[in-house]
Amino acid sequence: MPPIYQTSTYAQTTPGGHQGFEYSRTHNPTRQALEKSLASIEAGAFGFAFGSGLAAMDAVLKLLKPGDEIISTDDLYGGSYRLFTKIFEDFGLKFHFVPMHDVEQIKAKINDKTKLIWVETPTNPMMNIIDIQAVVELVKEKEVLVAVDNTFASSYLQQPLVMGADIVMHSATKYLAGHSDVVLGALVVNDDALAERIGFIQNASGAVCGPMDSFLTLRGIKTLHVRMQRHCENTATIAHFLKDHPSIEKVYWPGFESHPNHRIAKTQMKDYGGMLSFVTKGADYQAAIKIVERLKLFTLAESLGGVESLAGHPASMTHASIPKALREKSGVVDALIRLSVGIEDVRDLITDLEQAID
Ligand code: P1T
Repeated sequence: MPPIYQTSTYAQTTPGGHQGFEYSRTHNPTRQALEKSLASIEAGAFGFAFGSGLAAMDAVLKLLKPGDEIISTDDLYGGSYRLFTKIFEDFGLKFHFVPMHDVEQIKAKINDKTKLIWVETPTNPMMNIIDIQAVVELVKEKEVLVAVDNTFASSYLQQPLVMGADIVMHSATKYLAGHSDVVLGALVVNDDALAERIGFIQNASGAVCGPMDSFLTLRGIKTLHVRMQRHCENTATIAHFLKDHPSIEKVYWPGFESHPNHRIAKTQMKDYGGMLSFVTKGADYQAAIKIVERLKLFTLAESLGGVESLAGHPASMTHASIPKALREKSGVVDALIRLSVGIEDVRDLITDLEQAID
């Protein structure tokens, strides 16, 4: 097993006389092993590990300069929206938020200042699917980077670099680490010059992860494919159960043929993932709160992608930093519940939902 090099520094025989490691912000053997693994599972050339998913995003945004414009999906993790609007807008970056399942709306915002397109697919928490190849095609002749937040799908279900994206990003806190015991972020790229700039930012800004968390994420990645298969199977069963339930109004899951982006999900992803969201009958807020309070096997908690099932209330938890009007426009109403379906026996999960939903 890769050792956990729990060290901040490395002995030198003479100034500069070292074995490739000087200081752990710059390089650490355990982190380096993880970075190689990240690059490998994303079919990329260079991997970079950070202290969190948001730290990885922060490094991508530091590739840009004041005046540059970014087009982002309008339905995304609340913390990503907060980083864009509450931190980087103050440094002169301009963000356009558009519903990206409609490529025409992206096209309408592209101009000479556009430098980055930020794609999150499937989106958190509305499970919209964005056509990565169509986005790549839109900016093929331009100097615009396409970055894909691959957190919800994981590298097992979709590999954005293979589809032509420039940067893939993960909150490895989720499926990659997989056990709800690590906070960690990742970037993977193919281009040498881009890798050099990201490596420079990683070291110069310093938002790196520690060796123990690198080790845990490496261990998680070994079982990613097995876990994802079960996450997907369980989620499909639960999606159909909820769809047929008289107390549930709507279920958001890309595996349904009726899902507006089902066709793209089917070609772009190996399966439909371990996440779904649903709304109670009549969008009843009190009924939704009752359900999340009653669940026993599903734990009410932020985060996702671990082996144990979680339930979330996006409006008050993960997406509370998005203004209510904007949030509701993309479907994140107060009666929306998000499930991160774990790998438990699906019969136990259904029994839990049955007792929680009136
Ligand atoms: O939490 P962190 O590792 O910094 O990752 C941020 C992040 C980025 N992108 C997506 C799609 C995410 O879902 C997240 C984190 N999301 C949650 C904590 C959540 O419960 O949705």
